Amino acid sequence: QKVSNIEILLGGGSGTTSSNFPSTAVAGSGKGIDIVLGAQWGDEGKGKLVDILSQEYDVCARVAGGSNAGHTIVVDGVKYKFHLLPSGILNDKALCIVGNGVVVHLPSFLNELDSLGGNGISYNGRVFVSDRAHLVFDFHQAVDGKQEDRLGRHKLGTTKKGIGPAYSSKIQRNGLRVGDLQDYDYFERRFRELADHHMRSYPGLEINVEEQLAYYKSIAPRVQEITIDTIALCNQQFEDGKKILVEGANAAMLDIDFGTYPFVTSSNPSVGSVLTGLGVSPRKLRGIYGTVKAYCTRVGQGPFPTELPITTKGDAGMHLSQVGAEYGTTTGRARRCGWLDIPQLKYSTMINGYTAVNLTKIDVLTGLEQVKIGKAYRYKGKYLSSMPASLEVLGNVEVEYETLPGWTEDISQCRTFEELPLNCQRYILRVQELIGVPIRWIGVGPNRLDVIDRG
Ligand code: 2SA
Ligand code: GDP
Ligand code: MG
Repeated sequence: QKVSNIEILLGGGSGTTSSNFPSTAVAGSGKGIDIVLGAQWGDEGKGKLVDILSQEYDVCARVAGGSNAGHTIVVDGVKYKFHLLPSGILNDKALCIVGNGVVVHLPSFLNELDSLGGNGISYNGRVFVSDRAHLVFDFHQAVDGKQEDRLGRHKLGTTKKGIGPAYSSKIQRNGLRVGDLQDYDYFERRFRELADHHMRSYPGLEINVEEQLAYYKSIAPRVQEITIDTIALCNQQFEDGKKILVEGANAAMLDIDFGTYPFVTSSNPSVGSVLTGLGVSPRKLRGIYGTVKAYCTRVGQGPFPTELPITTKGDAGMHLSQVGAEYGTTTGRARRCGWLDIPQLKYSTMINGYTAVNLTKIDVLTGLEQVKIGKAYRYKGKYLSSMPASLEVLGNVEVEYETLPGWTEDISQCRTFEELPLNCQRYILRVQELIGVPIRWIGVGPNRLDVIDRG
């Protein structure tokens, strides 16, 4: 049986054959900002695609989140982990921008820059941070930990990188911004007020204000060198016909508005953050690439309808966890694992409007006798037609699965769709049909070159 037949067959019904992939999907001619977003609960492999694509772009930007994000890239066997820097940093011609929507812990950011230098990657003159980006202080991180401790068994499972507390300061309008370091007296006054506010709110929280101020005074010149109006820069780059790529951090189901609140992060990792976190008009957006792991993972607490128990060697949950090396890039925590969740993906597709999908880690499914796809949610016997806001409902849905045969062949060297085993092709085409978005990239291993591009 030829799989090309299956493709034609599916294409007839769903309009998702390779022949109608968007022809200008990647850095093509004409202007447009392209975006790589996480379509599930994060760690789908966004960083790897951004690294690959960034070779064709002039600018690579982060727009939301902070050092909670962790993007791992493997090039020639060398593993790079980025938290605040856009993964496009490995393209030595790309300008890297940390947009106004990001919250920046400067000590971590400077460390990340220093480690680049240690690896022989030059970044001078091509890394810029928005003067409007808010700062994460050490005390925000301490408060993150205290809040988690207070919640006890109801904790959210945050990364304790101070993300929620820093965005709280921003929204409360007593936060400090990167640009404030350009006027040290102003910075000092606002810092003292913010530190006082936190010490009053969290009895027992100790902040060595003088030490912190001395630190920020010492780094201010270095920070000023890379602080700019990124809104003006990005828009000018766009007008000049430069190609701009946005690297999403976290993912749709962790979105403060659309995710499984309160088990979410404190930003909008969905497409809206490109507008608010970079200062560009929606009319400038072009390709929206949803990154979908071929199964599903989640780190931190909260409902996960297709979650598998990770119990004994040989069970599917253990297979995904171990073969997929599912451990947090930032915290090292074990990620929870489960089957692909179509209702969740349809929801995230509806919100973000993906123009193409980057399906990653399909190689991790190799060796499983059967592969399942969560196709529909039922609650109290009735099918759900939308993603429930209620965690009580989402936490108790019954998932209806479709089971497909697995494959055993090593696919890590496959570079065309046709080289993949038939059952693997079937799985991919079925996922494509169910989501209704063309699958353009297929990840077959962690290395930069381990990808099939169907574009
Ligand atoms: P936070 O720290 O306030 O943003 O945590 C709130 C929730 O968001 C989840 N979250 C993440 N989920 C997946 N990956 C993330 N980045 C790291 C990685 C995570 C790690 O790349 O592996 O190393 O543990 C990330 N960051 C935040 C978090 O688990 C909470 O559920
Ligand atoms: P991100 O946060 O979405 O950028 O993803 P992470 O970097 O946190 O986690 C994805 C992990 O999967 C990283 O360790 C990547 O090196 C790895 N990875 C990415 N794509 C593939 C793939 O196609 N196959 C395999 N086996 N690993 C991959
Ligand atoms: Mg990650």
